[in-house]
Amino acid sequence: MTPTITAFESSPDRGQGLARDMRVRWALEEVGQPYNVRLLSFKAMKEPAHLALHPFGAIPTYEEGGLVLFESGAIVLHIAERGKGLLPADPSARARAIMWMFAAINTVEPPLLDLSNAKFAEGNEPWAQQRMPLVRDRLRKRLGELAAGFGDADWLDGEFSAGDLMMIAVLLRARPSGILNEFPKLAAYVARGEARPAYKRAFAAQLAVFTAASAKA
Ligand code: GTB
Repeated sequence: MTPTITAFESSPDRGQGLARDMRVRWALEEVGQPYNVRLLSFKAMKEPAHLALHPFGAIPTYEEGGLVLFESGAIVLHIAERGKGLLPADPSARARAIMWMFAAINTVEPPLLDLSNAKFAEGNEPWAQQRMPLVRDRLRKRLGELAAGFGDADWLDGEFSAGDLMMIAVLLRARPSGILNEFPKLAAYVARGEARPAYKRAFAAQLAVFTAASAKA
């Protein structure tokens, strides 16, 4: 059965591939699983039909037969478990790949979300400019910790895994701020991810949505 995912009808990142459907598309491409995409407006995401799939009214979701999933981490893990190439067969290596997925979304992504909130949700608050250096420094600290443990290997732990996919998808969100490039090892790691054919296919697919929406507007 071909799964269906949801994505923004018109992504606010203007086709940069930073919204969380991108990590799901990438995982599907890595395992060679074809998929359908249902595009949603911001209004439709808050309507009952979508809230029945996603209690928080967001994208992405994943539907496959009777199975409905939300949360990009859970979706990527499901895809990785069902397909080949994203999780090692060795049980310990597999557990470590899943650990890196959690590290990406639970340890590295939060300071990035703070930065995004500081810019977009709180940008007009009187204290916003005062708080910004603190938010940027917290992100620097976290990326510094990640970079310090990064040896000379291409990926986090042996072969490319769902842990790398998630970490790279998260790190990409640090690029627009300029902070990713302060860490050359991490910037090179992200570039290795972007060079993967599966990433390129996923990126092109989400960009095509933005290009089509802009042509209509
Ligand atoms: N924890 C959930 C997950 O991992 O799936 C978070 C889901 C989520 O927040 N989705 C966002 C959403 O639907 C889209 S990705 N937001 C709409 C809403 O909640 O009303 C977040 C995102 C949005 C925009 C950019 N951008 O413009 O660069 C990047 C990332």
